[in-house]
Amino acid sequence: MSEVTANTEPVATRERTVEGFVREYLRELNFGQGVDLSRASVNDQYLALARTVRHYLMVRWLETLRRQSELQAKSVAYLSAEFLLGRQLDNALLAADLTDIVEEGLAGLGISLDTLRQAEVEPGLGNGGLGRLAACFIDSLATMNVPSIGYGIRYEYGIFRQTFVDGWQVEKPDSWLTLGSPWEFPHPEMAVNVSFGGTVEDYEDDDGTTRKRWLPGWSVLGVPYNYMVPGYGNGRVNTLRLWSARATRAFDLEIFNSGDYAQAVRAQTFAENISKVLYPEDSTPQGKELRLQQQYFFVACSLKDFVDQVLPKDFDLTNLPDRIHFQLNDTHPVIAIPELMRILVDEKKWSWDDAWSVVRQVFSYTCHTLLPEALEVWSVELLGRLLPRHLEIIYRINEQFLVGLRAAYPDDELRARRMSIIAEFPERGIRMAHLATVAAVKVNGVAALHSQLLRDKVLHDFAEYYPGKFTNVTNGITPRRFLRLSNPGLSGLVTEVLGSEKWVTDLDELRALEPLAEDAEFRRRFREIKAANKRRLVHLLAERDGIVLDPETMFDVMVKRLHEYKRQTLKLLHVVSLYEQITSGALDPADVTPRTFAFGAKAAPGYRMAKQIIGLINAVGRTVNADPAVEGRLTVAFPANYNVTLAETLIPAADLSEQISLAGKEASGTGNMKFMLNGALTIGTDDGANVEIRELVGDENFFLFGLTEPEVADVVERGYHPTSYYETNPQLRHALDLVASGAFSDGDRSVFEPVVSNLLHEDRFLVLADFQAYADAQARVDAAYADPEAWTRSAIINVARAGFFSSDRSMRDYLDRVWHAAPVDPSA
Ligand code: Z15
Repeated sequence: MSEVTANTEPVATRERTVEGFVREYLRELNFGQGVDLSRASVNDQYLALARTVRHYLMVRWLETLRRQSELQAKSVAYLSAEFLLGRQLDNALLAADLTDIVEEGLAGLGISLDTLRQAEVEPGLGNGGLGRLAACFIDSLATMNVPSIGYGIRYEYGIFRQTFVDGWQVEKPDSWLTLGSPWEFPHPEMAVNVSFGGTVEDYEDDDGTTRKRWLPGWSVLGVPYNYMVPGYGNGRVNTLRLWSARATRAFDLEIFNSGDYAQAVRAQTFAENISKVLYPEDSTPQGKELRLQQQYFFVACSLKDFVDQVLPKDFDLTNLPDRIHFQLNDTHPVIAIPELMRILVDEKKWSWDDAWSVVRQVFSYTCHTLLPEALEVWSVELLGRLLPRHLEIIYRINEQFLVGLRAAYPDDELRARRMSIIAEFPERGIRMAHLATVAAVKVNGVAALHSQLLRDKVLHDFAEYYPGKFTNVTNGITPRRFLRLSNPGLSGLVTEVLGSEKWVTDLDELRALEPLAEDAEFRRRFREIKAANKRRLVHLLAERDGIVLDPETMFDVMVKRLHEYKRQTLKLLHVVSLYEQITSGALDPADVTPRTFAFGAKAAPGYRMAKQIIGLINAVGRTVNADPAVEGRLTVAFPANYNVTLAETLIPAADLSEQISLAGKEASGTGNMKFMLNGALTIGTDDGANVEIRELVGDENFFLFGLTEPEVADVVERGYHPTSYYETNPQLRHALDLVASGAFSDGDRSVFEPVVSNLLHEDRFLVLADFQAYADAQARVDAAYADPEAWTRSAIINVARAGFFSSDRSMRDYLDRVWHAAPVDPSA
């Protein structure tokens, strides 16, 4: 018998040559996928490639985990109900520096890398800005060598696939897992138990103290699925751990024993429903029971995982603040606060005060909104039914909080009522933002103006009571995905003129481009890249949607969730107005800058006005695009199913970025940053991060318009009357009248009546008040665009000054201002 020596070291790094890759790839195709090359489908080829690439990252991942448990450095856990990752393949190739080898190796086999790239279905485990921000942040944390872990939910169905039927949105399920999911590592053996419902009872402890005990009614299992989060060019691979719900064995058995097979299967379905589908509401919580189940499910799994698995066995939890900071991405994971109290008080038998003193050192809360309707309030009835022990804990936290509050502000009962974690009206409810603010080390907004408004308005009382707790961290975007990968043309030019790729991890390097704005040859090349990106988009939309566009026109782009406060209707009214002016003879088409007005937007399925607006955009597009009177001048393009993948082609092709929310409503925006980085100029209000963009590029490189936030507050205070704008502005009136006339709905005046009458009689977001200012700003856009040299100069300045918006910078700010953690030395 031959002797085998155990080697516990991970297998050596794969051979980083074209031949080495081809060998690995064919092995994966034959033995992993079980097909030979001649019979492999594109999906087979893609899956085998994904698995081959992840092999190359594996040693780094294992090494990162080993060093992490060795170092025991302070880590960050980013808790988020959404991670909108986008496609993984290209990012993994970039991180592992394998793109060229793979491209060449595949070409030798007669396979196009690009075809395989397109075979990947993106994991759409988020709605919009909030989920994409989480994805950018974990990319930056990995790239910056910060020990960190992302925790979230592995939804079986991500954000719905949007289709249009007669111009109306119809949602289709996003079955992103059906063709295989090569990027995840399930660990069913590491499943954790999560309980719900039941009752709470008092009992006598061994030492005679009375304690509380939760007797849950039912439970489910959370199965962790690990995803690699590779840093760019630093050999680090962090982990994103997403939880999937399974029925517990005990649960099954009990019912099986009772003989009701059908009921047992139904119970399983019930348990597994928890991670079945992403709620498709962005900024408009619906207060659904299943949603609260999702929130507690992933938070309970994550805390248990961290305490029992990530921390060493003998860890003294009084030292928790030295080892971890939990960042709460909006209020969705805020139930983690009472959950950690429950673990420490009920399970570890700590005193309340000891537990509270640790809990208040390990959480921070990021608020992402200013809309009152977006702040989550869970009904006490529901929360008490689902999580009775947590409700008690929240009540006790509140009691203690109110004692301190009343001591600080005696005789100010109104203030106590405003600030209480428990709301009394319209029903008794738990204000999750208040709970988060009371427990958090820091509370941050996501752009300078937003943080200011949080302090001055939304959470004003708290900012007074807890001076020093409030801070700002302006959002950012990852330059890896949103420039290096999505815009190879501009990336190549930047690398060439800067002499290295250092900018990919130090985006402030782009500043060195600025003098080149004065260089005619550089401008010519910059323009040629934009033109090529426009042709690339035109080609994609022709194939993807059968949309025919002229790449010689100005590309004016508004892509984001459909929400009234974002004001897609403002841009649409501008299109309608131009159309009306041309067709009525008021405007000579020869004087109109040829433009493509592009929209991309999903509406929450239950948001009726948003769906109406989608119908109207498509209806206007159908009419305008078919009318020879405006041919070559006005084109509307509304590709369905805007997502990360489409953004990656759309944004680099844009000339004009539309960021036109009502001032004081958009917390930050992150699309605005992506457009800037890719050389689009912005037409925008003084809102969110637009404020910081404009400060950086200057008024001469930004098309500002509209009421400011204080002016909005003033108008609203005095009583806003949209009809007065309709009556006094003929162009606005003609545009609205045209919609109302049925011109875009085959003469049927009833179809878009709700949109028109809402604008005329309610107009919560002051579209009519800002219409003329917007139209004037668009006239300035036209004038500027007529001078390509000046336009290009501005575009280059936008790119050169976009460094601030790297999510690497955001992470540095969180490390310094919130987490008090630091990157680890990669060589240590
Ligand atoms: C969401 O995508 C955002 C805020 C929310 O409250 C919810 Cl529930 C979802 C967005 C903001 O609207 C946007 O302004 C911001 O840039 C983004 O979060 C990331 O902070």
